Amino acid sequence: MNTQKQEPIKPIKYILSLALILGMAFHAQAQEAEKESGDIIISSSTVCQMCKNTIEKDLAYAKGVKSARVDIDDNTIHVRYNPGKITAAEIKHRINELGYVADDQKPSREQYDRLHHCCRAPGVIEGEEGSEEHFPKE
Ligand SMILES: [Cu+2]
Repeated sequence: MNTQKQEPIKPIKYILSLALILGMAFHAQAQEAEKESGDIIISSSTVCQMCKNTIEKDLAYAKGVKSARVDIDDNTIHVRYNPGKITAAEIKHRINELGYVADDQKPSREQYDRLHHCCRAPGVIEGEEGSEEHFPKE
């Protein structure tokens, strides 16, 4: 006859295992957060300080974008973003909407025409020479 009773879980044991479970959950969450950071470098058609300001300002308001920096000298846009909230394609689309090239995606004629004349780089739209005068680079 089995008279052995199951021992009740002692509170200290319970607390310890709870702490262990919580610890693992936090660890997993921390790893997840790390995964949620993407970095892309997009080649563009920026020509001046005004381009830099336009793009940086617009991306700063985009949901999911953590930081955006335009390097006019090598014509690149450096973006750190949360892939759970915005995709690289959406970021590029946004840059096109401002009138700029984003890697192999070009803006439409309409989008390009909305640019201030000094921000029009040559060759973006076929047959379009762009502007020769650009805002000075600071
Ligand atoms: Cu410009």
